Amino acid sequence: MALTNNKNVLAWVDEMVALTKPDQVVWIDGSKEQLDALTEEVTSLPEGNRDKMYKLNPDKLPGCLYHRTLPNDVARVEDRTFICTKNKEDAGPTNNWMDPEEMKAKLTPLYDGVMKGRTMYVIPYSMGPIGSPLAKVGVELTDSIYVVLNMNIMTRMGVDAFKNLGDVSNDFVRGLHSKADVDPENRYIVQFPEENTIWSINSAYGGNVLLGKKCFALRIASFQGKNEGWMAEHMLILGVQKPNGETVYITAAFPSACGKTNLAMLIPPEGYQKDGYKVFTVGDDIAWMKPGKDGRLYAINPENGFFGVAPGTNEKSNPNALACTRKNTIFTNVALNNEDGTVWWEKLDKNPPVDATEWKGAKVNGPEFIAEGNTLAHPNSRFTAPAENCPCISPEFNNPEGVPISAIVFGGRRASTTPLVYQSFDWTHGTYMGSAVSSETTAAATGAVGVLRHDPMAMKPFIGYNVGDYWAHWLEMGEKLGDKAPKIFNVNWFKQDEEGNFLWPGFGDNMRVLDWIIKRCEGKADAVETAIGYLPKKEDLNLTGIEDEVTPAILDKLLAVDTDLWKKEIAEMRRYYQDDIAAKGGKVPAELMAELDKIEARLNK
Ligand code: OXD
Ligand code: MN
Repeated sequence: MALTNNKNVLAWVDEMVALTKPDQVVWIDGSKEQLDALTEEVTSLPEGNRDKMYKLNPDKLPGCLYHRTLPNDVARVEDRTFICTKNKEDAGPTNNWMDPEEMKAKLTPLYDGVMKGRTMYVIPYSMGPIGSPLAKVGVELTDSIYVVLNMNIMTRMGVDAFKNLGDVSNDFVRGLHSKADVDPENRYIVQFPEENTIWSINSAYGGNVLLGKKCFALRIASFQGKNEGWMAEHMLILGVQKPNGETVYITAAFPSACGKTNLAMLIPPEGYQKDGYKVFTVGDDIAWMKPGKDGRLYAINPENGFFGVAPGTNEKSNPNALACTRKNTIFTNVALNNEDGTVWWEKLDKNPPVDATEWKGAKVNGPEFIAEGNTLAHPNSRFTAPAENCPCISPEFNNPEGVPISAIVFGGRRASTTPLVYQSFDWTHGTYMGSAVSSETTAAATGAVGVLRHDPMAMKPFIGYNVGDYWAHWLEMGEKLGDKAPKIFNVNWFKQDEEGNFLWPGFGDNMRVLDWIIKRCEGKADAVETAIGYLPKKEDLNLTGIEDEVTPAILDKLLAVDTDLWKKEIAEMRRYYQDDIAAKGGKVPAELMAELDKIEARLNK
């Protein structure tokens, strides 16, 4: 039975039913009875059915499920992801583009009758707390129970999501997903930003099919934000509670493999804990930010769970993330421990199960399989865990108004050049810093150390429109916020010495850098003015307890600004703006070009 009288929802569902021709249509109300029944159905599928999910040990991992996707379908597919705007220029140089009508003509035959013999699930969901002025409604149509159960964790799913839509509003995002034949040759992840529409076909992997996440909350939402005066960013949100009980909120954007989830769930060093500092997680991946009534920038996490990479997560690296996964969690492409019906992944502990099922489904002897050079879990295997499981979830997580942001932090993995932390001179300079976010490949990953990958604002795969217009929107937001704008910082946890040793301990000790950032926001710390921005005075970084590790000589290296390296950096940014952006149809705002000149002039002084 339809769960809404909204005429636009009903008309669109009818149209998509006529196209995909499912045997039946089930509206997802979000009730426990319905979800339990779907769980029974999907876990009762015969062995070998590719949709099958497994129940895990109810004592050790209560409410947890396990699933494997096809080996050809384990990650986001950027080369098959499209932004379809009427004009090619509106998609810009960082996106694949096709004319919307052409794309629909191409995909319509793939969708025609694709759900024959299947059930279509109609999933209403809210990105953001229901009723929040920052929240948005989505509806996803899918032929996958796995998608329904994951969306239940990642979003506020069910009939309540329709509450504020009314009968006539057209302000909802239409997502159509079919796993079809999971055919990689016909896999498409397509955004139509001008129509609030997403079409995803031939994948069953999270990032491609949980349409609320990257497709809506970043690609479509960034486009909406530009038109409506807000921002959708690939940022974690955390709160640092100070000993006086006040909490300061910070967002941070990093390219992948830079420790975003670890920073979001940071455990402060002992000294800070003793002093009464606490870190709370509001989000680990996405922030929607809008000016509030007081003129400050407020952020919500539009998601309701964490879709985290499992390998590397352990009691030491991120005990909070591990705790998130101990109940009501879905594990995908990790290994099964058949000895006790639990799961295992690389670096969880030093005891891979002897009786294991590896991520592709073969029964193996875990230690032997690893000794032969294999991994038991896929490197991009995931947990889908409810945010409410997080021991350090912020008490403001469901606050419909969001949290006021004091600082925005950018970062990347840089062996040299970029100091541990520095602050921009102003919002425009900070926007430049965001546009310059890049990460170096490591020797382990590519064989070539120091190859720079540009990833502006860590948003390269997620900006749903022209990157030049996106930077212009950042500048406009800065103007609107004026002196209430968050301060902008850049951090680099990955600076190395000549031998390739990391100079900074990272993890919980990153709290020391957050501490300086907060003091700067509050006007309680001075700074050294350099050509690239404000750096900490050495005595202002609290190194109590790590003096042996971070000696004065190491601190000098961490905070060094090497003029020659920075001249090279600026030359590379000129090349990037020119060759990768402007020459390919992106308008680099004049203000950002001017920042290059300003930094260069300061370096030459
Ligand atoms: C993610 C990603 O899955 O950024 O969050 O790829
Ligand atoms: Mn992400």
